[in-house]
Amino acid sequence: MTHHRTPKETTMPKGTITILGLGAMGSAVADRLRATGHDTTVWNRTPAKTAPHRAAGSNVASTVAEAANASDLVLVVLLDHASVREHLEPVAADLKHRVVVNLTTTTPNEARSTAAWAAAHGITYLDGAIMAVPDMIGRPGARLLYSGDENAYAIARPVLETLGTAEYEGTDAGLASLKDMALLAAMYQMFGGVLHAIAMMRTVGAAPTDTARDLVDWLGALIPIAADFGADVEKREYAAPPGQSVDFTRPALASIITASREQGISADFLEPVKKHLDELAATGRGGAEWASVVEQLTIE
Ligand code: FVH
Repeated sequence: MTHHRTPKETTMPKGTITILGLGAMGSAVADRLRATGHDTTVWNRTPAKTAPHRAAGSNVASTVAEAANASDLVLVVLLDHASVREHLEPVAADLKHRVVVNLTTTTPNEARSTAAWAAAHGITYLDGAIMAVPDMIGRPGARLLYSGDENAYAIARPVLETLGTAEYEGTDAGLASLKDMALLAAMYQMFGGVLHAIAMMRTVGAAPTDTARDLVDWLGALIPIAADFGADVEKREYAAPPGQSVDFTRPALASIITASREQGISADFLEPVKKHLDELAATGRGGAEWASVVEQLTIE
């Protein structure tokens, strides 16, 4: 659930903004901050990547400690949780009383762990998740999720809003990451299906670009059904509309699996869905809407 809270503090951090990490995303963030008139200080493990940023006007720090001490607001855009902790832990004292916004992709529990570590060191910590690719930063469609210290969000918000739409998910530092992971889970499953369809059609010489066009139309028309699934799961009411029951869907899926194999295409992406539907049918829930499969997903 997204919480839109009233900021307690709206004072913009003074001076430069530090960006740790100048990969594709960190560079896009630094570029955008410069383009919107911010003074920036950058650091990267591989110093060569700082050259274009120096040329474009950023200050370059040669150590993480120097970068941390340069700014009240430190944005972290490293590879993963391990690289974040590896570089932040030695400079905890330098980060004390500063606002750290970690835009690196981590799991919810990793985000919570970093938030607890930061709190123990007097660091004001906000966790972020970027729902955008580097080219989208600062453009319409870029969406960034945040969770953790409310005051950190309030302070950093004017800067964060230059990167894309900013959404505050709540004080639990893991919430932004959790939503990121949930949306990505849906994305990977959907694109797995896209690639499965392309593989099937390629067996008869269909151009992948043609199949892709069909898929854009087909999936685009169907995706609004997600809202109906959401409403049904919320109520836990699974009365099946025509063509949506487990008993209807199981043989349909079995045929798709058979057809895939007959074309020499693995059904590995499809089998787990069929397995869950089989379990529902075996436990007397074949007449229910197939979205009730969601109840099978909780691991006891
Ligand atoms: N790129 C994207 O489309 C996605 C969109 C959604 C969010 N992600 C996440 O953003 C984080 C950074 O991603 P990135 O695209 O900048 O990734 P790279 O271009 O591979 O750059 C990685 C930077 O991290 C540095 N790095 C890696 N390991 C270490 C380490 N052990 N110690 C210090 N720095 C490290 C790397 O430095 P270098 O290789 O240049 O020395 C880059 O600065 C990421 O969490 C995505 O999941 C992006």
